[in-house]
Amino acid sequence: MSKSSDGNPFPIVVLISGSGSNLQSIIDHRQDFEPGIDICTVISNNPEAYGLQRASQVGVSTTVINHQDYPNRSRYDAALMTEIDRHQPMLVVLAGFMRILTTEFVNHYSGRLINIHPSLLPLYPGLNTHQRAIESADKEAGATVHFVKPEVDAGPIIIQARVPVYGTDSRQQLAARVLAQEHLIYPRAIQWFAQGRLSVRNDKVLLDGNESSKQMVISDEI
Ligand code: NHR
Ligand code: GAR
Repeated sequence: MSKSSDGNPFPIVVLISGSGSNLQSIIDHRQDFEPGIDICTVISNNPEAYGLQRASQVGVSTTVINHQDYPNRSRYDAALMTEIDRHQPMLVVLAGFMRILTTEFVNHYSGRLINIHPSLLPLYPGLNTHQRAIESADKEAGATVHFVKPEVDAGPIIIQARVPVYGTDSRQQLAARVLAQEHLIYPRAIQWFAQGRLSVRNDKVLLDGNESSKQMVISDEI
């Protein structure tokens, strides 16, 4: 299980669609641990994504592969795979990437493709998670980092963070509270992966071979 580091930074590719604040937090934490993280490239389906500028600002290469330029998902994902594989990453990181990926794509990166989703999965897979949590009068919400399976937002869970939901919350307020936790848990999950500390048994993710309390982060800050 433990694939210990050889001292070289751990190569990852990050896929984004939008603001890229999770990408920023990966950038900010990439030297915090051994091995460090090498972001080989950032790929966006959206040419307007602000995350592209965040990458450029720190000298990380960027590629736009616009889904509107492709006739179907299969051809789009094939183009994504070609670009990703050029960089030979050990891990592919979805950070606010908004396109559902084909089974072919997911299988190609099996065990080395992760996503962050803004809900406490298995609650609220898909879109509009914060609105749905508020409408359900949930007392808590959160975010989940998981391995990606073909079925959307259903893969084995690496780490989750919980936050309170207040009765007065707008969707935006709740999203901001959750996002602050995303910025803490995603670099941590990537660190664990890079250090070879994660394994999957019976669809459950183990940290250092055990189910660990570190895989649930509870925040009561506002
Ligand atoms: N692909 C697979 N196969 N499995 C997962 O678990 C995936 C995935 C692709 C993206 C991120 C996911 C999220 O965290 C993710 C997980 C987009 C949609 C969606 O409906 C759903 C889930 C996620 C991302 N996208 C629309 C589509 O038709 C487009 C929406 C838009 O462009 O705004 O692809 O939430
Ligand atoms: C994050 O909240 C992420 O969990 C969510 O979008 C936001 C992206 O923010 N992802 C999805 O909803 C995927 N469908 P960012 O671009 O600032 O990292």
